[in-house]
Amino acid sequence: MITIHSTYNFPPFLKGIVRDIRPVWLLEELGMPYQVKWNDVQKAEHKSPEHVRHNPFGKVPAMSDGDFSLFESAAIVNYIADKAGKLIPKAGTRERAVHDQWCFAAVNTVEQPVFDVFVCDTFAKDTPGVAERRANSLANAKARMAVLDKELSDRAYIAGSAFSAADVMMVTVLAYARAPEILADAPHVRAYLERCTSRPAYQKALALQGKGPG
Ligand SMILES: N[C@@H](CCC(=O)N[C@@H](CS)C(=O)NCC(=O)O)C(=O)O
Repeated sequence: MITIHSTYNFPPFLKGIVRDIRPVWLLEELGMPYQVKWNDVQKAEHKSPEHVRHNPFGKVPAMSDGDFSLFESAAIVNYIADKAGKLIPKAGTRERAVHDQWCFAAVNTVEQPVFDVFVCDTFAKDTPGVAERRANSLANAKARMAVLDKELSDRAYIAGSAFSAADVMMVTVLAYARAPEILADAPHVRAYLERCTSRPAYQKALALQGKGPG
């Protein structure tokens, strides 16, 4: 069975932010059996030799499937969808290339500025130069949203007309856009987020996040 290595005991404002929601959401969409290995962040269990066996960076998520381990949320999400043979185009097709393009766009092109605004508003809010840093990241985040808004103006999902694993990646990246300015001029992105986060599988994954073993 697939095990998702997650964390608990983190501050409540990180609910919906911690990246372990990505594989858990997908597993819920697929109705695949899985279990969660909870790591207590207060005890730095995600830095323990046991966890580092699955993710050498000491981060979450990690996944294990029998004796096979994987880290990086996008790689885990694609592995799980491939294993199910659902919510992802067949490997080697153009459709799959486009799907993967949007996964990389999520974690590479969109995540950085959107996440940095979140960091400026939270962890880094009292650091020197934060106002300038935030203004720069906000401008970049809004520029990315303008592109996404155009893309999403004529289709319901990021890689086409059907929900796919690429939406799990894009939506969970867009969840970092807690500063209202980021999405203010992106009505199609807002509608897309609403469409995807209202899915029962997302709501289940969100409810499970950070729950811990208790
Ligand atoms: N690129 C990685 C990022 C993983 C990552 O930064 N995870 C955070 C939680 S969202 C983490 O484990 N932070 C705890 C730490 O670095 O100690 C992925 O997408 O899986």
